[in-house]
Order: sequence, then C-alpha cells, then structure tokens
Amino acid sequence: MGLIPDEAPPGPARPEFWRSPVRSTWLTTSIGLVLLVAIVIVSVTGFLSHAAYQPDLGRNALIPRDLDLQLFVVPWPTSPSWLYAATQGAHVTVGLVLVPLLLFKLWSVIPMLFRWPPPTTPAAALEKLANLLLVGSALFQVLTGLTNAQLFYPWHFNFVVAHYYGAWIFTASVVFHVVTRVPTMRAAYRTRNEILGLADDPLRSPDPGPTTITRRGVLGVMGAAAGAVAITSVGQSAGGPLRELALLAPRGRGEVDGPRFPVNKTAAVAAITPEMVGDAWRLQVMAAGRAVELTRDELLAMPQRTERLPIACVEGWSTMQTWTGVRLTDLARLVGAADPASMHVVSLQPRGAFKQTTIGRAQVRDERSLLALAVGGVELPLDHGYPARLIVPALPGVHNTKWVATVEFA
Ligand SMILES: Nc1nc2c(c(=O)[nH]1)N[C@H]1C(S)=C(S)[C@@H](COP(=O)(O)O)O[C@H]1N2
Ligand SMILES: [Mo]
Repeated sequence: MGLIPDEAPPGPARPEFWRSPVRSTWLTTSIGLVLLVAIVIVSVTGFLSHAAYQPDLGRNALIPRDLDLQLFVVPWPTSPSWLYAATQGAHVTVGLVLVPLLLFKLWSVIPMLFRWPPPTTPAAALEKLANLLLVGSALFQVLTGLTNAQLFYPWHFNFVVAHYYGAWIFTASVVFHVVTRVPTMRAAYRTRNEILGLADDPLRSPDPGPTTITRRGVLGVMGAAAGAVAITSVGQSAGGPLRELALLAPRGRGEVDGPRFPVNKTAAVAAITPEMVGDAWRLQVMAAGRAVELTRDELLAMPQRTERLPIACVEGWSTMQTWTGVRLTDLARLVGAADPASMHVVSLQPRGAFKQTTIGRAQVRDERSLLALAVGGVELPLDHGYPARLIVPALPGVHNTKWVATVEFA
C-alpha cells in the first residue's frame, strides 16, 4: 500500500454515497449538449460585443491592444440599427439561462469531484486540472456577468478586462473538454446506457435510491427552469409585452415610450452641474485645424432630423427611442470635413472611461447618426445628456456619449 489507501475513506469519495438513480453518462451528455448550444451563443455574441466596441479606434480600447488576443476585429456595421441590441440581448439572456443549465450539469457530475483515488499519474492530474479550470472559469464568467447585468458589482477589478480574459480561458477550456469528451458522449448514446444499466458507467450509483423521476423528466425540469429564466429576462432587450415580465432585469421594465427610459448614469453621478450646461455652453466642432463654436440655439437653427434608434447597453437592456437633432455629416461639413474617417467625442463629464469615445467611418457617415437635442418629442432631459448627446445606429450604448462638449473629425 502506498501513501494513498486503495479503499476510499467513508463519505463522498465512495460511489455508494451518491444514490440518485438518474445520474448517468447519458444524462450528463444530454445536459452537456444543451449547455454547449447555449455556450456557443454566449461566446460568439461575447466576442462580437468586443468587436462592436471598436477597440482599434482612438482611446476606445479598455484592454491594451498588444495584450488583446482578438487579433482582428471585424468592422461593425450600422444596419440593422438594432444589431447590438440583438447580439447583446442574446448574450445576457442566454448568459442568465446558463445558471440553471450549469447547476444541472455540475449536479450530474458531482461524484467525479470526489472520485477515489485522487489523481496519481500526470495525465490524470492534468485532466483534473483542466476540469477545475473549466468549472472555475464557467463560474467566474457567469458570476461576473450576472452581477454586472444586475448593476451590483462588488468586485475590485475592471469588469470588461476580467470578463474578457475569463472568456478566453473559458472558451479554450470548453474546446478542450468537448474534444476530449467526444468518445464518451458517443459511447453514451450508442450503447443507450439510459436504458441499459451499464456496469462500467462511473456516474451510475451502485446503490440507487427509489426512482422518483425519469432521466427525461430531469431534462424537462431543466428546460422549464431555463425557460423561466429566459422569459423573465429577455423582455429587457426584446421589448413588447415581454418587457413587463423582465423581472430579472433591473433596468428592463417600466415606461419606455417618451423620454422616461432608463438612465445609465445620472448627471449628478457624472458630476455634471447646471453651470456646465447653462447659457455659457458651446459645442466645439473641430477638424484638421479648423474649429467652429456653436450655441444650442445655433444647433437648433440647423436642419433637424428625426430617427428611431435604440440605446443598447452592454448590461443587456435596450430601448428604441425617437431622437431629433443635427446629422453628424452636417456638423462635419461645417468644418470642411467632407469625408471623415472617424470622429472623437468628448463629454463635459470630468472623469470616467465613458466621458469620451471614437466612432468609425461607417458610423460617422450614416445619415441616421445624430447629435441629438431632443428625444421623444421633448428637449433632451439632463440625465439623458442635455444639452446634446451622440446617438448612432447599432453601436453599444457606451458610445452614445452624453453631455457632449467637443466633436473632432479626423
Ligand atoms: N458622458 C457619458 N455618456 C454616457 C455614459 C456615461 O457614463 N457618461 N454612459 C453610456 C452608457 S454605458 C449607456 S448604456 C448610455 C445610456 O444612455 P441613457 O442613460 O440616456 O439611457 O449612455 C452612454 N453615454
Ligand atoms: Mo451601457
């Protein structure tokens, strides 16, 4: 006998400790396949969100570009205008659905965590480590995403940076896991071990308790739990009658018509004072050495355009609003920038990552992109960015800078 006794100590390391009659490789495989579909949606929409931020422009990047593993970033289009509302709505909704799916999956394999003997060979140790990385990164991603979407963020690290690096670890772990598990998954289905009590299935209890639910019943309960989470959150981005059901979305409900839609950061929180936005306010418009100063009345005297465009926050909520203001292309023409490649916007806001943004060629030149002066037919409320804010189709809400002070075309 070596250092590790052959016989497991009493408790969870013994197979007979686990008595659920439904655990089996077939059940775990079935849960895993549902989970995999959800993970693919969450991963793809997550990396799309990173692209939508357009980290290559100006000072948009929150992750230093040389430490950013996404080597190329697809140019983000401006149509359909609800594109980011849809991709990010899917990301957050399916991310929330991951909570019940992950709990079912972890429950189905929990005996493996205590399996005796502990790993003794390098290969077995590596497998254990890979599983810990997989479960750890899954829980990390879901927990940070969940708290961010709930506007409750107790962690002392930057959400975007942590969630982004976590995503790479998680995605790599999932790929490794799926690739190494394919033979087990195929065997579980081929031998239909749901029905045949295969003796060598390590997930089957050797001493099962009385049957209270079938394996298909477990899948049904899991589906119902996932559906319940989806129906109480998807309304924050899908809108319509589902909006009233979005109980899990802190900013998803309430009045959405007219200017009383959710506020991401109030003027008070952003340290915007009445003096800053009073009569002395001027918009600075700049391009290649030329600069023009405009009062709000002068902006109102320019051609006014009205567009239906969404605000779609990374937190998952979105709202379609009717904006009125000056076209960005009209502002560009004022300073002789007929063909701008990008536009840098700075807010009156003294501090914070969201006080400035850079938007790309497609966004600046889109006829629907506005410096908005009104929303829902009334003057822009202070909390929504009075005297003027940016509103651009299909970009993440964070690029729709409020309380604009300067715009510079490049
Ligand atoms: N100056 C400034 N603009 C800003 C922000 C901010 O914090 N400061 N928040 C952004 C974010 S993250 C979002 S989602 C939208 C929300 O707009 P709303 O508060 O009018 O709904 O504003 C964007 N514009
Ligand atoms: Mo946001």
